[in-house]
Amino acid sequence: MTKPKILVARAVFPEVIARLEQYFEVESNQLDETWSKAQLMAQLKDKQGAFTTGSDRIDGEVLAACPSLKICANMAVGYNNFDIDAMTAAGVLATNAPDVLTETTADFGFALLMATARRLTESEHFLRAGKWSKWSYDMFAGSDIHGATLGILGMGRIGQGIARRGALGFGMKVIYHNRSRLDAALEAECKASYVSKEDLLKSADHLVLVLPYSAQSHHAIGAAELAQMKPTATLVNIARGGIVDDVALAAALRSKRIAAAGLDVFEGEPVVHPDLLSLSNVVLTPHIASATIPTRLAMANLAADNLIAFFTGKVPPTPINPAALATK
Ligand code: 8YV
Repeated sequence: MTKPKILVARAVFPEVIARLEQYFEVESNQLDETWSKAQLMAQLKDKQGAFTTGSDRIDGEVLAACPSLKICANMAVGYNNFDIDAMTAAGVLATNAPDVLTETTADFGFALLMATARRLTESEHFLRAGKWSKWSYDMFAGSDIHGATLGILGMGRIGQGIARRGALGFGMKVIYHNRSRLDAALEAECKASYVSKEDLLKSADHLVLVLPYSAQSHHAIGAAELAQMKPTATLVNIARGGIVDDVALAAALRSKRIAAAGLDVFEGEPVVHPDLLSLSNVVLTPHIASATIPTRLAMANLAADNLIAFFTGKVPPTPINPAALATK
């Protein structure tokens, strides 16, 4: 029997490729070349399945060029690189990789928050540059984490992980805003109180963004929102570029409208707005919140599980648009 053909659009663990090869004729981008959309379409046009990452955009144009495609398995929990409506209409199943990255990503959210509030990278750059000649009482004084008010915008699994770390580990008062309120038991477990977005902005000493990107969440934090925050506040974005208006944020950081920001994601990444690069009160990391080897391996294996289940007649574990199965 001929094996279905799949494309692995980015370099991934060799053991995951070997696992996929047991089931599929695999073409993979192990050189990790950066493909244009036209190159992606050319590679994908004769394939039945795709293993994608957040950098691979699957939209109506790609789908029209790839009539054999039946499933795209994303090695990411976020899936704003997929046009889900177009995929459902084309009968292409989309799957993502939730849960396996929750705790690792929450750990990183906290690391970025602490680095930002305590001016870790700024002070390290100072030291490495040979500028440390004497101790002084207010040198790189930052803001406290323990006992402060932690605001969380977006209270899914990762937001809940950050809430637990803040409340249980650091004695923080945790407030959150989300499209829907958590049930009372989960709120109690996370020791988190639901507030309006306005109250969240006004009251948080540290605000962490963990909401999915969509047309509705585009620039959820812009100049108007930044203007409502405390001048001593820190802002952390581990969600998606585009949720924060990066130009407005750079202006707010420059004028000290807020104290500092920690950013793992950017509008137009991997390009980072030059205004952000020139500021010292911002910690910048290259989209690494889920980057530990065990977690990245679990994410890759979950994407592989979805492809294998689909083509062996089983139910894929983490589908996004099961309605697609009825279309083709
Ligand atoms: C990924 C992420 O590393 O899971 C997500 O949504 O943003 C990251 O964990 C990235 O998208 C690669 O696919």
